Amino acid sequence: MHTEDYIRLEDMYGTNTYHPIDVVIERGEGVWVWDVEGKRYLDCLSAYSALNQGHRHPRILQALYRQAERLTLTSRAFRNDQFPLLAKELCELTGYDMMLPMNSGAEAVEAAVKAARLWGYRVKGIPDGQAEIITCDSNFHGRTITVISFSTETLYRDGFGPFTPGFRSIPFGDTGALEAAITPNTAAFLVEPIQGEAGVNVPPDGYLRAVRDICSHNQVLLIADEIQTGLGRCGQLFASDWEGVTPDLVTIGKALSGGMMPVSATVGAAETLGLFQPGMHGSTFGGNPLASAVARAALNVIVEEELPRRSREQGAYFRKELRDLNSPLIAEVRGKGLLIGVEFTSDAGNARAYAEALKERGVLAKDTHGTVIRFAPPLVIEQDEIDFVVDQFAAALNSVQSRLEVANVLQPAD
Ligand code: IF1
Repeated sequence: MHTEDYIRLEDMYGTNTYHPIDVVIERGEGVWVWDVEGKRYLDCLSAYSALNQGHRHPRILQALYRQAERLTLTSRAFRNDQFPLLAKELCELTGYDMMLPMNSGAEAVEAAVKAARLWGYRVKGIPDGQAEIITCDSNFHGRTITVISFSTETLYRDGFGPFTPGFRSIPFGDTGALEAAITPNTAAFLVEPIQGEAGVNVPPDGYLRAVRDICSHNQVLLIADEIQTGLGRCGQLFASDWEGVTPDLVTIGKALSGGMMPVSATVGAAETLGLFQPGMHGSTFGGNPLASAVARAALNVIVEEELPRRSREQGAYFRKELRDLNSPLIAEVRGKGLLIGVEFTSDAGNARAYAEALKERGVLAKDTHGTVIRFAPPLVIEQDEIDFVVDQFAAALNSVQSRLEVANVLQPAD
């Protein structure tokens, strides 16, 4: 079968929830993927940061194979020999007392919401059923009904009401708005250290530090959603580390499995996660031995291959090279580590065109909200591979720029 055959089948039988770049990938290795016609691409999305360790990292793959040959699933009705080791290793790595294992990122966010409400009622003394959680405009935390209940994106909400009550939204990056939104019934503030889907929105320096102080002074839990920004993506183990901030609860997912399978977790102090009693939460696959063995290896790779440092160094190089293009089509290059957003000028046209042009040149990247291209390659990317991406991006910019000049949209470059 060829690319168009696969596309036809997917469009015929798959629910139409995406508008993907039309590349049909059949193999991946490190930063590279190959389509069904054998064409090679450099992956600059990493499955939205689930592939920080690269495609099919050998050590994570080996852990998957070895565990699959022994035991894949027991449910938590019984115990297994992998979950306790993951729980210990994840808590030691993150510095938290406890972890709650789930599968998808949205499930980890839901668990954090439940933990915050439980803490609100049992510890803070909020009247039952009146807990409020503050979230940010333009957030993205997943697709479940409760999580989209606090989304501000109509596309994610329309047609799916009624919604879960108990959430208030404030502008991202605005500490005054946070202070003003807190009431005696506020249990928590849930925030992405950098808003990924919104277009790689980096808050002002000191924002997270100030948020931490406001939450501490008002007995409000700080929940950091590090599902996309964590595990080395932003140049530190967690993006919150850039400001030395320790949230009360942290959600982790995506690269927690090195892109092998859905594995997520919520980590926190005993004061919060210790409130759960048997029967109050659960999941068929949460904490399964296969996921636990894979996650242990995925964390090992992040630490032993120093992926946060690589992300910091390669990200600085990548952003400098993008800025040095000095393209009239680029309004801003922003981000931390290897979570990079290139915002286009208003007359540059839809960012999708650049993603399509990049695909023709062997680079897979994704546009978001029509004005930003996100570059988020696996953290194992080498400098010469970054140079390849920048060269293809420069060529794509030039080809679109000359088309715009011909259409008299852009003044010809001097
Ligand atoms: C889609 C976005 C990214 C996340 C953060 C929780 C979750 C995500 C910060 C939920 C998931 C994914 C979901 C996927 C596309 C992608 C995405 F564009 F949707 F927003 F990365 F930016 N918190 N993000 O980024 O984790 O349940 O998916 O495992 O839904 O289209 P999940």
